[in-house]
Amino acid sequence: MKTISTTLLLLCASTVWAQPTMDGTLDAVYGSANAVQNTQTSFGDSDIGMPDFANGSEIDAGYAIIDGVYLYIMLPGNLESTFNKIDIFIDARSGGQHTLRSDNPDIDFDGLNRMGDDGSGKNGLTFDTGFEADMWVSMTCGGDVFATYANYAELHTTGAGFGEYIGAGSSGSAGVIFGKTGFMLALDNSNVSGVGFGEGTGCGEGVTTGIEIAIPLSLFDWDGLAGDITSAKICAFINNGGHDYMSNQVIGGIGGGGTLEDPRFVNFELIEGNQYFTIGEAAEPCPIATGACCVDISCSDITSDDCIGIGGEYNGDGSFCNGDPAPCAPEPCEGDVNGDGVVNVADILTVIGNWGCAQ
Ligand SMILES: [Ca+2]
Ligand SMILES: [Ca+2]
Ligand SMILES: [Ca+2]
Ligand SMILES: [Ca+2]
Repeated sequence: MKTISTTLLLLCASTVWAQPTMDGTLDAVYGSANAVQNTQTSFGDSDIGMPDFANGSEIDAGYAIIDGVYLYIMLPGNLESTFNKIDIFIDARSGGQHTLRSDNPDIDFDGLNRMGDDGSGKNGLTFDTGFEADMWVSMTCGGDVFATYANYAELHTTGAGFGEYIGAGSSGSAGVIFGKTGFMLALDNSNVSGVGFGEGTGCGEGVTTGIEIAIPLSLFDWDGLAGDITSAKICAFINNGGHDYMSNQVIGGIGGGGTLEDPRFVNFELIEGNQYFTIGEAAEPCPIATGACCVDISCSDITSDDCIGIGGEYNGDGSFCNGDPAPCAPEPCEGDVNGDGVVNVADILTVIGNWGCAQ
């Protein structure tokens, strides 16, 4: 009798342990990453190290699991506490939107529709081939007293689904947003590693804190036709406060490159690789680090070996051509008073013309 009750206890305990704790920290039950970031962040590299406020945004990896009732998503990284947005699109059932429409619910100051077609039928955020989003979830954070906020919407094939403000919270396990529909969203902004600032390739491996979300699978079944949901594809990216300026932080990564800008004109079909990840998928290994390589004043973002191969000067891993100051820019000419790039008689005449000037 004792053996049976012990077995039952163990069974119950293992069932409880199989679910992630909602706190913004990676749990063992997520297994290995489904995607790892391969691009440095153009939206700031947070170095504060606090669970709430952050001074940069990045998505370092993507994890997702389904436990039969919930879809759990863990996105290690940071969400800058200036009301930057993380936009998450999920393809988990038949139908949905391959190109985002403009007649979805007016949620978050119409931020969802700001990413969609402008009414011309010629644009709208477009996902990779085969990805037809069924739900949008977005989270943001900031304020003098730190707070998190979340919104979501159904993405029906023909638009006009249901959507609503989910609620507010704060950081860590004590700050989870609990929506009345069963949504749970947690944030831990402590990360100070992962990818650095820039536009070159990077590696998001090893980050264990960030955004953690639980979505009741029943919310995908608005018409009773969803069937059993056993897998899902997830596309997530960092956007600015108005959902109208997309960073280069997309998961799956874009393979190095700058800010993607107006999401309405972003087409992930035209960017190499999958800008989404799938439950159960093994992440691609991190790319070999690149840096700015100067051959005289021409610059390219390549690997150290490739730079040496073309006789260039390598500026170090993580440096990039669009950096400030630009790595390969010529030294300014001393004596170039009028700043036209040459030192000649025009500079002398400028000096003579201003002779005696004193302030
Ligand atoms: Ca957790
Ligand atoms: Ca779908
Ligand atoms: Ca970082
Ligand atoms: Ca793509």
